[in-house]
Amino acid sequence: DPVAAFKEQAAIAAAALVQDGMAVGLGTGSTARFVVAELGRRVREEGLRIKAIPTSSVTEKQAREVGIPLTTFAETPALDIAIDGADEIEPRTLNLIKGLGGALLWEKIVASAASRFVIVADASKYVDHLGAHCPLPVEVIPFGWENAAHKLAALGAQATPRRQRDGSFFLTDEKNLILDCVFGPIINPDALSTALAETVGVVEHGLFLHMATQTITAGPEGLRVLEP
Ligand code: DER
Repeated sequence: DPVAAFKEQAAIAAAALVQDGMAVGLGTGSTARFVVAELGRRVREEGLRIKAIPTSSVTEKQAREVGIPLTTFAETPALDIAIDGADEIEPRTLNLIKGLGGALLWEKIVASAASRFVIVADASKYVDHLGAHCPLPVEVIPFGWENAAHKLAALGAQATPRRQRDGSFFLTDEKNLILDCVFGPIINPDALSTALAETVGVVEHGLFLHMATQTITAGPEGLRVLEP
């Protein structure tokens, strides 16, 4: 799978940024999986000394399996670096859409706690306008979610609650719902981000604006490192 090879290439390059003594945020998704695997290899084979906070129960499980020592915000309130994937990357601003993996709330908390927020992806994630290819995931409290969906429709979204394969509602690690919101190309993401944050019942959303400090992508043209 050539895309998986690109994801792994970007992930290994990003994992090389992690140094002894760092507190690291571990992302969620198929690209972040390669980062966790590589950091585990470095811990086991090179004796890399790190402590990590995972962005999902899925990543926590993988981190334990590969031998990465875990910490908590109680013990480590601030992180040196967080490395995570993205669903869309706007190359000019490094603004992102994240959340297709269902972990956007913990991902945004971990990203906001880190001095450096490095995005890893295959080159297909670049877009001219956020919202071009992906819905915008919005995490909402289950109580009154139908009204939140109604408010999101007024903002121009086609809001659909994410379901599991068995048809039941997908629940995040915080036991909230995700509404996948099709907005189409988002011309003013800052304005939408503010409107979403002010929508009662919305916990967090997948617009990660002005947060990424670097993106590392791999594709047919090779490895590409961008900074805002
Ligand atoms: O949910 C997320 O934001 C994840 O980072 C994820 O969607 C990135 O996807 P991928 O690395 O599996 O392509």
